[in-house]
Amino acid sequence: MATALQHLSTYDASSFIDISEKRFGLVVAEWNTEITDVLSAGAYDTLLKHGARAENIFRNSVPGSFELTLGAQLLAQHEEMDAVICLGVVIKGETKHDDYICHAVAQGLTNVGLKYNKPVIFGLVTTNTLEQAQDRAGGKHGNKGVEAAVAAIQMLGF
Ligand code: RBF
Repeated sequence: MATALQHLSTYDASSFIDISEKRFGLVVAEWNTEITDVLSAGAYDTLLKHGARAENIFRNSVPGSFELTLGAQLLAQHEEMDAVICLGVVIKGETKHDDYICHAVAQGLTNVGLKYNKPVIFGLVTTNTLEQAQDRAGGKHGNKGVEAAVAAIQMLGF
């Protein structure tokens, strides 16, 4: 694929709206926490960098990526929450668990976003190896947590 080596961690912020009054939920899976912590820090720092206030960013952990959907719903249901950013890492194993988890999360987060009519961002890194995940958490393919925060800001300006 032509875009295989590109990433969105460099972006044009000139069109971002003012997010100083926006409230963000971060839902972070605890599996592969050495990676999800980097994603979470990337998302958090990006929100702050573009004007969000620390007291308006609500970080919650869930046990694993499968729980991101319910975590997102529990935050999104609050009217004052403007966007929810979900972060997790699923690494392919010997069984098909990764397929089940990733499909469930993709469908689940789509449903939550549509149900509450607000951005619910899919920041699930799905890879074949740990190294590929590290490449996407501050490595050669950027930081998908940064990109997830950028997507949330962009959607708030939609
Ligand atoms: N959660 C993750 O966030 N990443 C994983 O790579 C991951 N692998 C799993 C593999 C198996 C076989 C199982 C049973 C669970 C895995 N989970 C993983 C946890 C899952 O998202 C969820 O927390 C648990 O299944 C409890 O509902």
